Amino acid sequence: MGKYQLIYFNVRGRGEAIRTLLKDNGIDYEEINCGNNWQKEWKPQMQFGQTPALRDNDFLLVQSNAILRHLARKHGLYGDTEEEAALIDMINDGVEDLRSKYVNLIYRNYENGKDEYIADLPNQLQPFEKLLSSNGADRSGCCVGTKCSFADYNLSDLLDIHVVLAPKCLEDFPILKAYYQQYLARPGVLEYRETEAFKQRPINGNGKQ
Ligand code: 0HH
Repeated sequence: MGKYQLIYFNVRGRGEAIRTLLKDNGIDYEEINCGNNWQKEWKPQMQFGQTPALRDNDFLLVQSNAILRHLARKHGLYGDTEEEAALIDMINDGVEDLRSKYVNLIYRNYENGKDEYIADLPNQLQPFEKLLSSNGADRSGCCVGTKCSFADYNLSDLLDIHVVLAPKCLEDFPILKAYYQQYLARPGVLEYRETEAFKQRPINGNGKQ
């Protein structure tokens, strides 16, 4: 098997959960920055005209959640039973719902919408707190079962960007806060976050965060 290639802009954005999954699981990959010649070279190659994209030998896959799921199937990050896989999907879809709201705020409504977004954030985080409280996720760092899955990288990245947007947003959510701290303490995550590539990569493409 050849090395994976992750084709994306030099932002965390929708690439960061994928990057962290790859790094934390010791999966070798090459990063390709499509920002230099996006319109002419890269965009026409992409099935929906967008990235991130993952090249897996001859297979080019786009859509960030499809990429996470593909990697999860191949590398044992999709639970141990069908029920666990379904719950992982459910949580990941919840992550996608909030991420879409976040993207809308950042790229379309930051100045006018930030205060209202932050005021409503507890309502958005509460379902995750409740879901995670049932299986010791605050101790294991895994949102379903006792083995981590792709949804953990996506949810943890979602928490990570919200802590930047609203630094106190986890204060009233002890399970989520402990879960997020477990993620930050994972050796592979810690090591990755110490790299200059991580530290210098902006969260979003327009400088807002
Ligand atoms: N549903 C898709 C997914 O989940 C959505 C992908 C998407 O929105 O994968 N892709 C955007 C890039 S994410 C895209 O391809 C936003 C990052 C913008 C970075 C801009 C450049 C920053 C340079 C430092 N957009 C390009 C396009 O639509 O033409």
